[in-house]
Amino acid sequence: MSSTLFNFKIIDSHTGGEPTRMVCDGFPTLVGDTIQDKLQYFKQNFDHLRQSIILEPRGNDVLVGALLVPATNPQATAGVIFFNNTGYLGMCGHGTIGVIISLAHQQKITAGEHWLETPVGLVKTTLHDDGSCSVQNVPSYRYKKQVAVQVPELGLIRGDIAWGGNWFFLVSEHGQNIQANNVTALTQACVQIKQALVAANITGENGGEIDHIELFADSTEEHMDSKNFVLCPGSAYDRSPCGTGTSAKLACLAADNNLAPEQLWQQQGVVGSSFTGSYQYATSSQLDQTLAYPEHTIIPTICGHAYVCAETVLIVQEADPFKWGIPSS
Ligand code: PYC
Repeated sequence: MSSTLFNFKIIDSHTGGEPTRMVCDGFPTLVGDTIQDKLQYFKQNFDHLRQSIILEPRGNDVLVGALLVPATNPQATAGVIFFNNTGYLGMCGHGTIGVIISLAHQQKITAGEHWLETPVGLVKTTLHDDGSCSVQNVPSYRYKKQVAVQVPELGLIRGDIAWGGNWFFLVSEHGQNIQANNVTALTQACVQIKQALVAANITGENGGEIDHIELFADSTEEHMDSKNFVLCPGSAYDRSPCGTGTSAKLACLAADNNLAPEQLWQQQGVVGSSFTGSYQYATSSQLDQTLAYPEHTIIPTICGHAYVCAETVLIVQEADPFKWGIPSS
């Protein structure tokens, strides 16, 4: 019998079809005074554990991991570090909803407000009596409007660059059909746009990598304002409408005066699930005073449902040749 190196206690959930794997026990302690320090410690010392938890044969390329860590901010119930098949995410909207529903499943929290600490800031969640969860995200803003990039197989594509807890390139004119039966072509188009952004050295603020590409179209459903397709870092597409992507969209709508504060925005994702979004303009007390923000910086809120689908222990055995996963292609 091979000896066991790790037993990771996990809860799997999905938010609008997009999976979250919350790791609640068995992970080594992350050293650090702040959650950013803990993230660095994770990256430097335990990246093989990220791969073990997310990659096949224990996981898959679509999964987003959510490691619970003790909060360093007393306001927060817990800290959470999000990661996927390729690396780490600043924030994750669908993942935050998954974490809250998973904590409720464990009876660690009940309906009401719960703050979570993420590497890019505190987020306020509200678990509602009907089982839905709202996430008041980090300050979000459009950085640049209608940036043009030449994409070899698509031609000249224009998109907004916006921050919603991750960097997004948001494209409305793309000539693609946003349908669940067209995800291969949509994925290819987004990969090409992403490669073109890198080749043209187009980034978010301070050189931040634009690692999410978001395509928009009108939804055919009457009560939906828009439908999207979001390519995540690691080249899996988001099955949900993407919480940070919807936040970035709200920031663009606010900057263009196309949506009023508190007005609801129904964002549908490519598989048909939806988030309800809204925003308020950020007040100075909600902003990091050491940073400069654009005029139309908002605090977005997204609301959706998640469902728990598994509660189990991942076992990592010493003799297993794939104990650190099969690298993604
Ligand atoms: O919901 O913010 C989100 C998200 C990011 C990557 C996958 N989902």
